[in-house]
Amino acid sequence: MCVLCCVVFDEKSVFVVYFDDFFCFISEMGGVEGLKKEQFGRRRRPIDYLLHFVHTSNTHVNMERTYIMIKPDGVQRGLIHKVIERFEQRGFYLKAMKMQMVTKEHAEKHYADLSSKPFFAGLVTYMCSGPVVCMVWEGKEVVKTGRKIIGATNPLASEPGSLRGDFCIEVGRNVIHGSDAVESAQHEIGLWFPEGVCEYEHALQKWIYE
Ligand code: IDP
Ligand code: MG
Repeated sequence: MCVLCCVVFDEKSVFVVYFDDFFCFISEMGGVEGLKKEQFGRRRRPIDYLLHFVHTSNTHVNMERTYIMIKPDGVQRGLIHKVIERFEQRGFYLKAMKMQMVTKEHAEKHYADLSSKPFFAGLVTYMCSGPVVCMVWEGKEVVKTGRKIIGATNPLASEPGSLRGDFCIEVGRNVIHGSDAVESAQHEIGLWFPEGVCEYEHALQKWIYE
């Protein structure tokens, strides 16, 4: 089944949205749709495309999503609430969360770009050593800002006040993962949340964004 509809918010936001069972396309007519079109690429259900589109279009804020994961050491050390607190208090929206064990294959897929590194095998073992908490956070420039909240890869080079700067010492036990670019975030969200995320309108939107 194919559906074609026209969504009009105001004179700056008129979009033609076309979707079928697998894909969603958004026209080039509006001002902020370029980024949005990219963000829709890996989503599953057509209704999700439309809901996300409606929820994020009415503010003209270029909402991004990032994949944040509390690694096995972060879970075991009781730091789940600290991570959620930092993102939540900043004003970012939690769109998906789950706890799971990670298979070797899945860890290798997630860190595929590091497969040639000497620490790769140890990294995969570490990621499979206990449950992780997987999350999707949404907000304006959340990818770049999320990396600042997390801190540098090597915790000893992380600023105090960042999660790694406050809670760890070793690069091989750095408690948290965060996507490093909008494109990798899209890929990682698709990898960890193939079921999709929770689409809802945040009640505080107008108090966080002007
Ligand atoms: P990032 O997590 O800050 O994005 P990446 O370079 O993508 O850093 O590396 C992914 C993960 O691999 C790191 O978070 C860390 O757990 C691990 N890692 C990176 N470099 C080393 C290393 O030199 N020794 C051991 N583990 C490392
Ligand atoms: Mg990385």
